[in-house]
Amino acid sequence: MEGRILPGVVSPMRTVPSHIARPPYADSGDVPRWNEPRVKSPEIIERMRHACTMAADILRLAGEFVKPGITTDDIDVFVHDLTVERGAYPSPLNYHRYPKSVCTSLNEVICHGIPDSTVLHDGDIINLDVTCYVGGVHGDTNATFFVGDVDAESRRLVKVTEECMWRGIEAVRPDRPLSDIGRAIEDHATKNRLGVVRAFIGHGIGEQFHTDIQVLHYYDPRNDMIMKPGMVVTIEPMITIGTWQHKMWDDDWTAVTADGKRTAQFEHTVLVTDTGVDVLTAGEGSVSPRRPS
Ligand code: EYF
Ligand code: CO
Ligand code: CO
Repeated sequence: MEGRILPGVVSPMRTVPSHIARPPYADSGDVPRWNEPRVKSPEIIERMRHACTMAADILRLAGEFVKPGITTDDIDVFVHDLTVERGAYPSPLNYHRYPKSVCTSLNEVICHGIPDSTVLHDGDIINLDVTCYVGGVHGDTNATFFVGDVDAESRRLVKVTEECMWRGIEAVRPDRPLSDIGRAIEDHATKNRLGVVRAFIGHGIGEQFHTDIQVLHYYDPRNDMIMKPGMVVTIEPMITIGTWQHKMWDDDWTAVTADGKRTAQFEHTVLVTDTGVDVLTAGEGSVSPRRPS
């Protein structure tokens, strides 16, 4: 099952009502960067927990909305309207000029798929990536969903990808290097004869959607920053059936597998604690509340 996704027609950018607080890039599409403390205060962490819980709830509802016959633009409208109704700004909208409120990555699309007129078909898999900006902070989570009846190989890909994310989360410990996360993810993918995408990585998050912390999903001893209590990062492995190498569509946003084979992704935003990890996007009713048995 290889490579049949083509770009569709992208509808005009949607607006956000003026009573919703906007991140600094919302109007221009330019993203200012500043030095944000890597270790968050308890007060910021509580605000982040709220943004993360909201993102998790919207992701779950968007997943329930997925069915054959709808378009990825329908999913964008659903996520956009729900986010705004709940008093938040959809973080992807105009981030580096990204034109939509959610990323919808179908089959061989690795990440950053732009919602458009593409129709979902029975047997597809689709990743929805939801980020909310509320209370001056971002919360970021994603999951891969089945569209109707999905073949066994794709189901295995999605199951192992979710397990890879949890292996990475379980490797989060204070006073250990970030490379522990990539090692745990890569080991599990390799044991299952699956590939780990290298070009896109997890990130620090807080008042900015992306901070300077980089979380690799494969082992590299140079990813040697030491995890400290109060740090908040995303873990978002992209796992492939075939090659881990990617190519970009001409839109310069959409990353697909180089061989056209399917790929899946899961993401949580996590807090490093004194004893281990607290998954901020795994509240009640989240799509991936714990490691599957
Ligand atoms: C400049 C974007 C910019 N980037 C990252 C911007 O962390 C994310 N998901 O877990 C994430 C989500 C989005 C994102 C949504 C839009 N962008 C995308 C692609 C290229 C690019 O170049
Ligand atoms: Co995300
Ligand atoms: Co992210």
